[in-house]
Amino acid sequence: MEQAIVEKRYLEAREKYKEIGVNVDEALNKLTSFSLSLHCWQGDDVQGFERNASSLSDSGLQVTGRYPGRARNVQELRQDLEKAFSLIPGRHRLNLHAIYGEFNGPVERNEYEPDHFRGWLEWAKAHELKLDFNATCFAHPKASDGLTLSHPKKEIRKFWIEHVKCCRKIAAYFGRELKAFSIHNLWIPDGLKDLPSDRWLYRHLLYQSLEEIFELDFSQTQLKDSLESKLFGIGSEAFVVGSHEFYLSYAIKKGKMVCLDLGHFHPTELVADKLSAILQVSNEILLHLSRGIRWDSDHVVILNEEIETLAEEIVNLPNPEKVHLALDYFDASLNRVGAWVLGARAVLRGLLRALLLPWARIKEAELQGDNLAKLAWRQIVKDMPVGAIWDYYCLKNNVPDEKSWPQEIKAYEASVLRNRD
Ligand code: RNT
Ligand code: ZN
Repeated sequence: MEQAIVEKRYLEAREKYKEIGVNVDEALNKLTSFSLSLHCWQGDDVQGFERNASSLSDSGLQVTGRYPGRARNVQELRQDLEKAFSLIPGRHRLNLHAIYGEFNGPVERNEYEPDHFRGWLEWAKAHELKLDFNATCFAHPKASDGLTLSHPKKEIRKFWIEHVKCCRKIAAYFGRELKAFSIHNLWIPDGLKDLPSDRWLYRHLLYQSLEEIFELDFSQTQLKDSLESKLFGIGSEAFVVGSHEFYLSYAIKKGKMVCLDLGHFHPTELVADKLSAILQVSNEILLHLSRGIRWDSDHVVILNEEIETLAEEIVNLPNPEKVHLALDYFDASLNRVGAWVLGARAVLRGLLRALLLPWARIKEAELQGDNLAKLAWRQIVKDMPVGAIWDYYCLKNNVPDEKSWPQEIKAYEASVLRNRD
């Protein structure tokens, strides 16, 4: 869209918001302070760069689809990420999984070192990005029975404990070098397909493994630890060792944070509702922004009611910066670069929408017991021109407006992605 049109629509929209008591410039200022951590694994269907990786599905993760153009190496993945970042307004982060190191030959997971990630660090510095990190406790022969840190065999547990220890060191190295904390998130696939006979044992083993992993303390300015629960997975339908209650209790006791993945709860359970509950006690929370559909917890994020409600909760917290936002989905049935952009823009649009709600009026109505007005305000805002504000925000951030970015993805597909197969 032409710049002059975007600006004209913005000015008109700003007036309309003023009429309902909303300060648009303040909202846009706040929006700038949110950063999203983009997950590298959407770019190549969670394959990573180990030569002999084994099947993802052993750990209950599934990537379906055969869309052409998957990134096949680190150069292609970086090129795709650069494209995606260029279409997302604001300053964001990159979230790496351990299997994305530059290994130059076989390296076991319990031998991963910061040096394998020096290339990413330099790339992040060049693009002014902060980095987050994840241990990869799946797609490996030692995880083929779906158990890692809670495995009844000591030597298997030891291997994964060593891996996670290496990963925390790598995250701390990022934090030190970039002078900004790096979040290390731990998700493990551990669970059982059918009736467990000793739930206590597995959870006890996981507890002990975590104790060993966290023996080494790092400054929170370098490394923040988070623990991600799940409700069920394919192959862990009957029992998941790292359940929400398990990690929540552990995190509170140890001063760690939990990671709430939107796809890891019961379908009618709202993660949005959990923030103000957990943050009364816990200091911070990591969110995995995802979209669950039936058995799959990892569909591409779109701007739906769940994201809207979540964004409303976040912007209304006294300290929204205590909620760290990370994307987490994998879909191989559509343009993968576009999937990053779509999800990231959906979350930012959700936040903008939430920042532009006439909270003063809504809250006043609620406190006065005017329940009708409270609901009516929410209906009124459905007609407000939030899109005009968003397009202006994109313009100011030198990224295409909402109708234009998909064309850029198409052009990138034609000139770059289609040459890969
Ligand atoms: C799996 C978890 C986890 C993974 C990534 C790849 O159910 O959501 O966060 O998606 O580690
Ligand atoms: Zn997740």
